[in-house]
Amino acid sequence: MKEKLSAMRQAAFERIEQAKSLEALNDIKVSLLGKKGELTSVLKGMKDVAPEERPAVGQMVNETRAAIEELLEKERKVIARRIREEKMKNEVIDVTLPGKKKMTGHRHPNQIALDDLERVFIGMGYEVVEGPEVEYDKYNFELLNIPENHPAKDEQDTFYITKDILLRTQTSPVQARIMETGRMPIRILSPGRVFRSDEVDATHSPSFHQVEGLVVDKGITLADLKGTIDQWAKEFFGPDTKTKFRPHHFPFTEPSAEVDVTCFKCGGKGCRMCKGSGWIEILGCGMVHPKVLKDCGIDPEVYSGFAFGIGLERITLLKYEIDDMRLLYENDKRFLDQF
Ligand code: 2NM
Repeated sequence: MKEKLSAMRQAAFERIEQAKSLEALNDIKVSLLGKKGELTSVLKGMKDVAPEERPAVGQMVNETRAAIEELLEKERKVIARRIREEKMKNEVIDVTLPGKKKMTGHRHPNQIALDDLERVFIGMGYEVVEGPEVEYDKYNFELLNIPENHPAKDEQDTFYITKDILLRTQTSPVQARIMETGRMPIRILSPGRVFRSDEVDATHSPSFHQVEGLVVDKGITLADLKGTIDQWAKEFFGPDTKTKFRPHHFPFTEPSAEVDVTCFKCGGKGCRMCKGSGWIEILGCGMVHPKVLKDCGIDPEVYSGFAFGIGLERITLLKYEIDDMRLLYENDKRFLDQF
């Protein structure tokens, strides 16, 4: 028994010292000390040892076990340290290497134009308000004096979800919702995505963006509208910009006008940008129709207001002299990287 134990101990020591990894070491531990391990089977053989020798043999078994455990632990530490050192060596950071450049994103040209535009109106005391893109017919058409038989309501022009629910064709429904709250005065700007059933070409898209403005208060006149638009144009396109109001028709305003600004490229002399006319059409506007005020719960005998609508993409294309609206939606990095 004694010889057997000491031979086992010798063999165990050799195996432990040759172990190269923590896994190998653990396998050795199991094969020696585990439930079916060598030492355990020796213990099971104790019944064959003469009773008077049992205490001495028992002690030897325990000593062997302790010695093996001690060596296993020592070897585990050695291997663990070696692994750690190797890891540290592989993870050395060369602080003299040149840094990696992070690609920084930037705003979309449409967003740049919108931010520029908003800044001017915020400076005049306007609040930016957004609303739902899926709207009720009531807010998108009815409250805005767009009657049942109006061509804008045709299925050819509007995306209907149900008979009464649709993708908004303008951002005016946001303004109808604000008027309906009855909080006065109103001075808001509502930018957002709108939808019309248009074929895609250089100047049309089924989804584009509008920025509409609305002012309602006591004593608001056409002079306020003209002054506001003129001031915005000067701040947005440059101080020498002049504006021209041409009579027009919108169902929700009376009177209504389209506004041209002097060409910011040629200053009004006429060039390719303004197609030789010296003027560029920029927005639609007017005095809010009394019926619209009334239907939205505002007394038109007490209050009056003006509103305007700007096509954001149109402004962006003009600002950057881009000749095709599709470029704004394709997300071609070579295009976007230029802004
Ligand atoms: C335009 C042109 C003229 C407009 C009207 C309203 C509201 F809600 F007050 F009736 N919001 N926006 C308006 C007026 C929009 O876009 C070319």
